[in-house]
Amino acid sequence: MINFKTLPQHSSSWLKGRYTLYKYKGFWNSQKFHEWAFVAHKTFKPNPSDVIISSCPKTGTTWLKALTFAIVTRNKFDESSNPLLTTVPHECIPLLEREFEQIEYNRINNNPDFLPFIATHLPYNSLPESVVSSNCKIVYIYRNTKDVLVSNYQFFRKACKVAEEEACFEDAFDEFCQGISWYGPYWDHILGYWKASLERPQEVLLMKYEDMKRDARSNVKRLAEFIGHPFTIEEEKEGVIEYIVKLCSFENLSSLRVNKSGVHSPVGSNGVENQLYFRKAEDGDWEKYFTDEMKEKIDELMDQKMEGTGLVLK
Ligand code: PAP
Repeated sequence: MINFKTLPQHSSSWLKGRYTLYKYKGFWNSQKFHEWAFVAHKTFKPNPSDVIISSCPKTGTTWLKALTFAIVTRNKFDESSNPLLTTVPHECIPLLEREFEQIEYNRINNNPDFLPFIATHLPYNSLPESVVSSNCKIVYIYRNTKDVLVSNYQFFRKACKVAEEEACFEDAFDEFCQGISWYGPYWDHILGYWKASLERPQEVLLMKYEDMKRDARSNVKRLAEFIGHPFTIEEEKEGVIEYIVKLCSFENLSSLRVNKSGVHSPVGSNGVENQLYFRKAEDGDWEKYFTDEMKEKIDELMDQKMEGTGLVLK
């Protein structure tokens, strides 16, 4: 097992020390999540037909899970029976490192409701070797750094029950710029998948949150094709894509009772209120938080990290 005493560790001052991250194998995470990832890494054996839904936290995971689930189950449920209406998207597609045992249990028992779609926040280089060698398809979502930083700040502040006036945003900003964030450094997370998508375009698809917001329809079509569930011409004519876009929209999902007042309690978790996964979903909310100096600093940092990679990310 991992000896946490020997690892670099960091307790966030803006979270009043209520959350400690450890750096292990190049990325930061809580002790529990590192331990779970360690087990999954050693034992997980995917089927080549599995699809991995990957992301760094706060980049659009909930949305991508909802869309994937809606695409794959579109002929299974009608407008009133879709589980997305009564279940938070995180329960529709489990997280490999946390729900590993449940995934294995469902697989062994041939659970007919179990879909071969598995989510992870693990960086590409920390994926179980079996995922890469089995040529599973991987869909990765990423988002502009500044909105991720704000989303991260608000999520953890609320999850750790620290009032906004007491959670210093400047401290959260400095920490993020040092690479210290859940599954961070953020730039390393993106670059790992970016490089993989260049080397293995048939297996790794990158989707950008802002592009999806601008043009959800064509991105949903692209996603469906990539995961092997393309829309037929009839479906397109019938407006199935538009239906899925609407079903999974922030406006729709965030207005559902389950996502307003439900609690997501996967194995080993104390429970997270579903509403924490749905905040504003705005492109550019960061402008309300960043000073000019902060904007300049993070843009420079990202330019420096992205230099020579071909990826532009602010
Ligand atoms: P997670 O890593 O905890 O699962 P994730 O879903 O990746 O979080 O990111 C949450 C962000 O996606 C939130 O952004 P915000 O803080 O800037 O508001 C959340 O509002 C946004 N989000 C959730 N659902 C949707 C959706 N259906 N469409 C667009 N954005 C969404």
